Amino acid sequence: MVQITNDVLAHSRKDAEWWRTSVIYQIYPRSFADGNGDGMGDLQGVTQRLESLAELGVDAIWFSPFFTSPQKDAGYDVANYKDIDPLFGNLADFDALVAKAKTLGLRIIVDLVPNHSSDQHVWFQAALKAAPGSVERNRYIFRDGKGENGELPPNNWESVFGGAAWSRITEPDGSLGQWYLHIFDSTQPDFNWQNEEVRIEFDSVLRFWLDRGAAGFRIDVAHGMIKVDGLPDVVANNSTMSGQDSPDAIKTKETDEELIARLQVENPFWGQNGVHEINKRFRAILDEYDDRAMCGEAWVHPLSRMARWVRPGEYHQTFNFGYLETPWDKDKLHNVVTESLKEFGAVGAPSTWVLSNHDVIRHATRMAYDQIPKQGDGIGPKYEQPDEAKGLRRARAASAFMLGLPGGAYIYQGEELGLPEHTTLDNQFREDPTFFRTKGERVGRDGCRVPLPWEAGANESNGFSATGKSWLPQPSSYKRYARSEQEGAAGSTLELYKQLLKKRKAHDMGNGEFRWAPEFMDESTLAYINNGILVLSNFKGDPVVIPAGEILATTQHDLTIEGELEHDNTVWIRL
Ligand code: TEU
Repeated sequence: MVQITNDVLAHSRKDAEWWRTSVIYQIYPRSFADGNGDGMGDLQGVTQRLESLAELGVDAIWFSPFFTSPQKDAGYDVANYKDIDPLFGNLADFDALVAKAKTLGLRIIVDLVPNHSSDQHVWFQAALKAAPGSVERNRYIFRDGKGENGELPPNNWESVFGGAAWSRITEPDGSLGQWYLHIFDSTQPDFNWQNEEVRIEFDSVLRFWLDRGAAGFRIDVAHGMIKVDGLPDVVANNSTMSGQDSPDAIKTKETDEELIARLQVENPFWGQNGVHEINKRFRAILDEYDDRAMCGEAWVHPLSRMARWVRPGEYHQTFNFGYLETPWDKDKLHNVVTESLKEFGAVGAPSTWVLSNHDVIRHATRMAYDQIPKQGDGIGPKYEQPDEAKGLRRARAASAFMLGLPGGAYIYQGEELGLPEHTTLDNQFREDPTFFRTKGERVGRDGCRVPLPWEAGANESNGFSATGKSWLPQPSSYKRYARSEQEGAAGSTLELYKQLLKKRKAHDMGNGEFRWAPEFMDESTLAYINNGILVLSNFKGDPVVIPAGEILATTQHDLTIEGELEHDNTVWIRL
């Protein structure tokens, strides 16, 4: 009989719970690598470049949606949940990708978009042809309009992308008819999650990808699937339609229970109690498999509320947006890390850490500003332009600070190159529905979605495609940031990330014992120790002395003064 030692048990548990410590790399399929030269990234392009991610040292890859879609919201409008859009390839390409990823030790996570489908989904097309009150309409949220002839929307809800959250349809007989709800674009009708048929359909979608080898899901709008009964008007001034409840709405005197109850009234389509039932249903399906995980995009405040998404039996992880929204500020970072470890720890979940994704201004640009535009608004040519060097310096310091923390971490493609946002993109190229629905008032999120530069000067897209085509043009600065320029170059952002990820793994910091290290802090620094590694960041002012020990990684490549850490830099030291 094989003797199972405690070591073996600990190891297998750790492997099964890989998500507790993993560094997960987000691929935005349109913009990672183009395998067929049409200017749009695709799965074959990813497969060809997969070694680069193994070399970077990440553990898993989350793909933004690549399913069949008219691409009205860059794939977050899904027409068929069980197939790949021809833009990106086909199911055989997915299988090939998973197989190669396995040989490289990389897990593949897919994006599940359950809140809404595309208006081209067969169910929605059937609903349009069916009568009010029919089984087909009941899979979505159709209502009669208000006003004498139903000419007014059923309530005052606004779309996250601007304008009304309701659109009116023409009935099969040609008359103006009912309205349907779309929290996002009018091409993204919301499902009716009170309808068991919708739940059963998604059970099968989850199993479809899990059976095909997906390691799990990132779940889109994990706080939006349930709306308050009766769909009441939004009334309170603190509410926000912008995909999240407002951080400003939080008043300190309320208890958590009072706060949540108030926010649920103020935001009748975010964070309702009913979503937790859905979380549990998804979790039960994942638990039928060995080692799968799901991360919820639950954009709720405060963190104590977000932690409800990761209670036992619900999600494994959520994106820590509280952390993402925290500026490069010593005290605020101290608070958010403390709060995250406390709140997630209280429910037995790891915290995740994240600074960028496909919805927010890249942190290398964001950190150049004191005041940044609201999430989703973006930066256009008319906006005050960023100080690129300042943003990059802070972004590197912030990433090095983040990657030493215990728990899981998310990296958005291109941040390992220090890529800035495209802040001068010409309007003719824009695709984000936010831009169109607000008539250009909010330029939207295209600036963080620009294709990656691989080989500097190889062609117009710096090697993103063999033809030089790219669906969004790169800014001229991207040539300097190309991977080819950074590979093996001492002090490059790419080499910095590789070093950080290597040391993070070597010292098991994802799983580490964390404590703040006040003995190494002063009024301009923050310091913590994780598994014996000191992570020290200097936020402002004069250089500070670097404590004795072995320097494992530093964001400060060109040391001006030996042994000192300048402002907006981070160093990792083995004490
Ligand atoms: O985002 C949902 C969301 O919560 C919004 O806050 C969103 O952040 C948006 O950026 C507002 O500007 C998810 C996806 O991440 C996003 O790309 C999709 O557009 C959206 O869902 C609809 O599927």
